[in-house]
Amino acid sequence: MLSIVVPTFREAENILPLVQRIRAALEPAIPYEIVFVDDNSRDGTDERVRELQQQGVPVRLIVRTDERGLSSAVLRGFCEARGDVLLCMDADMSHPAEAIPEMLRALETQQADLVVGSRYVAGGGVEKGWGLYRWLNSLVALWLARPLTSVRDGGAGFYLLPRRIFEQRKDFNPIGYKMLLEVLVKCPCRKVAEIPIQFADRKFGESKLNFREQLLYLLHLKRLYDYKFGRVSRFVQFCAIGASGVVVNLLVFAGLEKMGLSQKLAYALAIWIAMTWNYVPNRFLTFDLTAQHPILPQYLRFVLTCLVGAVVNWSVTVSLARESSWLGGHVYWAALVGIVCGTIFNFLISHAWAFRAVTKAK
Ligand SMILES: Nc1nc2c(ncn2[C@@H]2O[C@H](COP(=O)(O)OP(=O)(O)OP(=O)(O)O)[C@@H](O)[C@H]2O)c(=O)[nH]1
Ligand SMILES: [Mg+2]
Repeated sequence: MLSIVVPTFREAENILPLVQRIRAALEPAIPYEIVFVDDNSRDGTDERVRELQQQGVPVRLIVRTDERGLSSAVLRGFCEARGDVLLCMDADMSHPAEAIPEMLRALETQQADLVVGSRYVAGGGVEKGWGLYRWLNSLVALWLARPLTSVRDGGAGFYLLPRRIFEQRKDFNPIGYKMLLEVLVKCPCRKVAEIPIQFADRKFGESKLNFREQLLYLLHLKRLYDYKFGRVSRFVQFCAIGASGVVVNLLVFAGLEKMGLSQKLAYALAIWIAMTWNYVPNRFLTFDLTAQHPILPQYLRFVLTCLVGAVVNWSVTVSLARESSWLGGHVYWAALVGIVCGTIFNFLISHAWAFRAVTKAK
């Protein structure tokens, strides 16, 4: 049986036309159930579903009152679904139900672990009239997900997979609205088929894709990068934060000097402020698993790590500039090597000691 999971939030007007379209596409050949997962919309969604149940249509409604979010709603639906194939689609009829039989066929004939209804393969597309902002949004979102998957439409909300693949998921923790990426990264989807679809714009109701969801998407991507690339991903974040710290260091130095502080004191303060600046995003982003830990001891460990890192940087730079025959005299190259060594040192000690619970918690 096919379980169609539909996350809904204020989609009452779409329930009946959507179900009608699904029935027309599947009945009588394909046995199915539809599972709506609604986040307490209180807009009449429940009445529409009850109406359908009374007509004998295999629909169910799960109402969540304690949680909100698209991905977690889909996850709940997948967990409660009874079918051996799980399908996810939006309620707003953006996804053509008519493509479902072909997606099911692809599962069989291509022996796929996952089938995506794709906008971005030959024959697929989106409705005309997408403005520049929407296009850019979609393309940037896809581009950011590229390192995670080679699937052309990794941001799709229309896909199906066998239950046995879903049941092999590891460390599932989706946030935001791109559940498919979580599936691609954390389920054993070795073979993925993409079926072209024409994506239609919604006719009723309003979009739930707001700025908060976009921020959550970035956070979701960060988590998936950490999951897939481990320490390399955290190192990149550490370096990016470190680079911003360099800018802060220089700006604060210039500002304090202008205020009349002595050069030595101004630089010492600038270093301290830059270290504190770096500490905050490292606590909540790079090493986010330790964000609950007591702040003061962790902060002091980080400051100490940075100070020792600075000594490493300084020693490497000075000894290279003085002694190395190939760098001798080229003090800026020596400084660059010193910075790289200091950064790697800082990262390794931060990972293993300053934010050490990260490794333990994992
Ligand atoms: N349960 C639940 N469903 C949600 C939530 N947010 C969005 N949805 C549903 O997820 C599907 C996709 O949301 P949309 O608002 O259509 O997002 P979109 O397709 O990116 O935006 P549109 O351009 O308006 O189509 C719809 O069926 C929504 O009702 C949520 O917080 N909880
Ligand atoms: Mg939509």
